[in-house]
Amino acid sequence: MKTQVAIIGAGPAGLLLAQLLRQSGVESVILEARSEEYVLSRIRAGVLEHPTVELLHSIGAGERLGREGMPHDGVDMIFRGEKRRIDFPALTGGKKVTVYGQQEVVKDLIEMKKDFDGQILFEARNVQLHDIESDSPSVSFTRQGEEVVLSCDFIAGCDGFHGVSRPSIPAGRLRMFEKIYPFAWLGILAEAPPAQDELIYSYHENGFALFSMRSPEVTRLYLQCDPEENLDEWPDERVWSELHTRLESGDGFRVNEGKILRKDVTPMRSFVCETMRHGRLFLAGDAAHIVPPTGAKGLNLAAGDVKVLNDALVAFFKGGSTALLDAYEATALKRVWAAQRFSWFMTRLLHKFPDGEPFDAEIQIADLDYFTGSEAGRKTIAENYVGLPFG
Ligand code: RFL
Ligand code: PHB
Repeated sequence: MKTQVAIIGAGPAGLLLAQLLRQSGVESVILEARSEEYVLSRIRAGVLEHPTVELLHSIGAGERLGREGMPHDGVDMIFRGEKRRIDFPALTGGKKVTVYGQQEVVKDLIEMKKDFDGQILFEARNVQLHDIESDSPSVSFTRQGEEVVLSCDFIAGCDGFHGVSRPSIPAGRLRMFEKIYPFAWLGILAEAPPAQDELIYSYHENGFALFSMRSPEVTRLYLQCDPEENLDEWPDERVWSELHTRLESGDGFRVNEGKILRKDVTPMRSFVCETMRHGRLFLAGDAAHIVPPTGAKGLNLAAGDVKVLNDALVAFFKGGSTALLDAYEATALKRVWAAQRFSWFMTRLLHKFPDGEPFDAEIQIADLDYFTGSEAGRKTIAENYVGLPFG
């Protein structure tokens, strides 16, 4: 088999890159370790930044997004029992975010890829990268019992944090940074209409809580918990009781209860692999970086990376220029670190630090008061939340 760009991973990064390339007439094949059903059922991100929404529209993937996506003009923040609103359009010259589940984006992009050329190979096992330092790399894998070799001009490693691409770079060449937080999120998906139409981020003595949604019928909620949390200790009644406590702000808001469809625990980490390129291998999305979800940036960063990578690959295939490929890492990292900073900032602002010093806890309250109480503070949050421009 032969293609121009071998893309590893059918997450948002890989799928979006394939569509961007197709628009410019560049061929790609996606290799995905999991089955299509599995990929479509993964519940993850929910918030699309303004630039991500524009990018999806620009490639023709905005039709259902436009119909079913829920535009949000702001978020509420609660601390010490008081609710304050951040008004995005007023603070950013008219920008907003859209709540639309990551699995819906993935579904739309898989449909598009199938419509155009069908080159997504699900259940590709034992994917291995070869000759990435040469001009003719390849990827080998096993599928339906058959050994296959895919020759290509470039490999896009879009295979997430646990993928095979990053470890294919010689260890001595990897520049990596990591921060692990002493807490995690217990997430639930509930069959209950969202009790208000904007997100609520809450700092509470018992820990952080987040009210979000997936549709007019489904609410998504998160509670700060211990990274080693045992889900058996969280029967539904305890989950609801804790949500009511942490999201209370004296204005009559109360989460609607409903059947809990799913419960999961997400660890919190910040991670950057600055080596986003090695030879003909380019990393994009979670393969190169992880942000704690408090800033709602992960999926959006993946979109930013592949936009920059697409422009560079297209410039190479159309004009033979390597200038943008050579600049990929630096261009992408600028936005990556900006999103890391904001995700770290939101995480630090809104969580209860288990071993925090009393002084730091007071500074945190002063920060919450400043960033939600002054126009300059709110503007900083709004500008980052709706998304900085792609590189
Ligand atoms: P993905 O989505 O992990 O996709 C990688 C794909 O690669 C496949 N793969 C392989 N394929 C072939 N061979 C191998 N050896 C392979 N190894 C792996 C995997 O099966 C998979 O299909 O990475 P991608 O495309 O970079 O996308 C990143 C996003 O998924 C991630 O950043 C977001 O989900 C993060 N995130 C959020 N991001 C936001 O922008 N807004 C949010 O509101 C938001 N909320 C969240 C989140 C992530 C969460 N979790 C569960 C980590 C909330 C949560 C709870
Ligand atoms: C979500 O809806 O899953 C969500 C929303 C905002 C975040 C993280 C996750 O910051």
